[in-house]
Amino acid sequence: MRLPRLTFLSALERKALWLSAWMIHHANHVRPNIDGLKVGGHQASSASLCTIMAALYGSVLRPQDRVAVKPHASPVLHALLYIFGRQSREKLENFRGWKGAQSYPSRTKDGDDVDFSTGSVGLGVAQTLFAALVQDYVRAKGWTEAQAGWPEGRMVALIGDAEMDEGNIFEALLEGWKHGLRNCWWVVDYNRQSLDAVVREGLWARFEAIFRNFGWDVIILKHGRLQEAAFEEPGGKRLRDWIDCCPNDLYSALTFQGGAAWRKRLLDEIGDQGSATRLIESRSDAELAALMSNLGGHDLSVLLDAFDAAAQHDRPVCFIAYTIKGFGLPFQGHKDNHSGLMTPAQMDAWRVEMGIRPGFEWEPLEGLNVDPQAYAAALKEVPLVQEDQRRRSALTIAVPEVLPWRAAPNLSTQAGFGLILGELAASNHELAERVVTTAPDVTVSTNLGGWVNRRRLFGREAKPDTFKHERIPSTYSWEFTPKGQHLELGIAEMNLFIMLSALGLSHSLFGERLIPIGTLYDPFIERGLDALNYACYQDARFIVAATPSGVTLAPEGGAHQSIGTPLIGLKQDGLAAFEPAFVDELSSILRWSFEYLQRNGEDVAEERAWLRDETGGSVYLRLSTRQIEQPLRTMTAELAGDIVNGAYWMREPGPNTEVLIAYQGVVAPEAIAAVGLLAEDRRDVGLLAITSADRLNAGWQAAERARQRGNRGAMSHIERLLRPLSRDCGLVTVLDGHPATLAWLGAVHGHRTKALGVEHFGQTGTIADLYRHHGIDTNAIVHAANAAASGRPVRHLKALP
Ligand SMILES: Cc1ncc(C[n+]2csc(CCOP(=O)(O)OP(=O)(O)O)c2C)c(N)n1
Ligand SMILES: [Mg+2]
Repeated sequence: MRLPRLTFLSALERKALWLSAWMIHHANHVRPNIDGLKVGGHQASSASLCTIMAALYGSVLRPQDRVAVKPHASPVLHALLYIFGRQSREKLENFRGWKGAQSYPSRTKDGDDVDFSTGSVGLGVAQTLFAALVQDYVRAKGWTEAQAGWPEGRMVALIGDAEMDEGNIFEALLEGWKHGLRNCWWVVDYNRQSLDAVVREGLWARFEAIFRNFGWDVIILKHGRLQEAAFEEPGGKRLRDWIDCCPNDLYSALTFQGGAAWRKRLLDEIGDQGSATRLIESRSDAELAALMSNLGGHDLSVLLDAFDAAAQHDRPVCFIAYTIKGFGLPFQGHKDNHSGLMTPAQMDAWRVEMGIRPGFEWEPLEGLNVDPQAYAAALKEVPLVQEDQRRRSALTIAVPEVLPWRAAPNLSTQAGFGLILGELAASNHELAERVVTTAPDVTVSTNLGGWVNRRRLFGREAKPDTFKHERIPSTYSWEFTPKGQHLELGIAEMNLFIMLSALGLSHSLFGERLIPIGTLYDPFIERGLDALNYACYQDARFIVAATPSGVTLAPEGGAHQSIGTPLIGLKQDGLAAFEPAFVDELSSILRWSFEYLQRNGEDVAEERAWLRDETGGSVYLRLSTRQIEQPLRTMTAELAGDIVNGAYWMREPGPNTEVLIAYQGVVAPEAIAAVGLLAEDRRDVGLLAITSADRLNAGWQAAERARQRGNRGAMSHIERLLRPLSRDCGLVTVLDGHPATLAWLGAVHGHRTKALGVEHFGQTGTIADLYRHHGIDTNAIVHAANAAASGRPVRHLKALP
């Protein structure tokens, strides 16, 4: 016997509701609680989405579809995957525990079927939109995988209605409209409750207008079939009008209070001693409560009709599905239910109601009134599980031995970046085909222009450059084509990082490797920081080149000059941060990055290499527009290795070295000049070129942990470099950024350290003015060296300002 679709999905819904609530209850009340902290979990938010998720996961979604699940409905996702046999009971029992199912869906910590990590509301939503754009990009390229019959997927977001307050969603909407978004569904769980309270009246109308404005279809699922049938009864119109006019908070309150309260209120307000009264009185309290909570988002038949109809086309669709927060639970509709948990007594009563015997709480069939064999057969036929593995993978793209550029005596790292990409664009290396660049309206000003001239802009429809067509001279060609390799974005750094996150997961989402490179101005990293963090958290792979940076962009004052970004580079997990001074360093770093971001080694519990390089990751390059004299040298493999590991000797110290200058990035000329001055009075002054404080620090931390675990021979790159220095040697660190970035170097072997850098909002001025003002010029470095070192100081110095 075959189970009818609705019977099957309704069993799935019931089970998902039970298991999600039980999973949270178990974590909070059954499992031993060692810390005395509330474990938490969101029973009400989960209950709100059970019907919608049962319909989608049980019937509508296909293996190629990708979903961002509202973070606090994570238990529903875990429950459904458990029912499908794709999540273990052990993980559910350990929900929110060590190595258990994650509080919020996590691509990296949960399994194969979490498509996007969510948690910071709004980000997952936008990520589905950008993933849809990436899917179009990849398919337009006609690569083998796309031709091999892997069907186009739909990118789906399940969204809390208060989540829609997050601005990044609207930034993404505008961008999606510009790029002709397709294959994207957003389902708003319209329970009219946020964390704190009940939301404003009439929000749905704002949403509807906004989405229609951006070219989306909007489908409002307000009433379930029971309600629709009741509206057809005599007196039904009065009921419908009453529901339509009922304020959200009153509807919520009555839902919480239940059948008797509904009866009293409805009789008071629409009772007419006639048909409306009969409509109400013909129902028991329980039937009346069921009728009033029969909203579109809790009616499988309504949902399926809507999803099935929308599946006939590829236009983006927003479904506004009316739901009840806490649907079916004792605190349904209560405004305080967001973090509410059922008490053990409530849970016990509800368990009985759900037909679950004590000790059988995790049993997949418990409490279901279906034929077990037919149910098992229906589970096997769920479209989503027709592929064992939904995640895809892609081959590694080979990287050229060297990345050349047109050398010049004086260059900035930003110009060098443009030159290297320009050469790559002109080459026919396979890597060049896979590079995709993107920028938030700063393509030209971050030196991507040369790349775009050759590789053109991506557009699903070709569009010629009108200026070129009209024969108006212009340095940059602005031509769109499906073959194009640059995705131009509007000025929204959040969008940049979410786009990089989507591009950087293409190998896993769509089975096609991309090498994404995004550019932006360094200070505006902070504008998109949470999106950058989430991109790293879900292990997207990309390069971000931030330029210009620091106070070195001198005439741009105030907070246009970045101070804290080197610290972001240092702390951001999953992101290797570099700040090269010279273009040959940049070339070595970029070459390494192209390989690094394709690596996929296992994240072993204990570090094997001190930098965990085998796991791969993303890369942040902090660049500058200041032209500096380039060194004339041959790049040996050893030097390139040191550059990538984070530091090398520009001037090697000796056993008698009294002071060492360690600089990072664009202040190289000041550090070199300071060493020249110091060398007049002191022997063996050392000069350490730091290309990555981040990697030096990570290696140092990892090696120390390894030693404490008993691996006594573990030694990191920076420990090895500083080892020859005597205990009395002073250390001066300097960079155009916060001094804390390098100040820790003194702790490596206990050297007295003076850390120079920028701490205050910048002024306008020349580079010399600003370096003097912030104490990172040659004079300040020499002063600091005198203070750090023992022995004879350099005399005839200028006083500090
Ligand atoms: C960026 C961000 N800010 C705040 C939170 C905390 N938070 C989690 S859920 C939530 C309310 C969500 O309400 P809604 O989107 O309506 O979801 P519901 O639980 O009602 O389904 C808040 C404020 C968060 N997770 N992320
Ligand atoms: Mg809500």
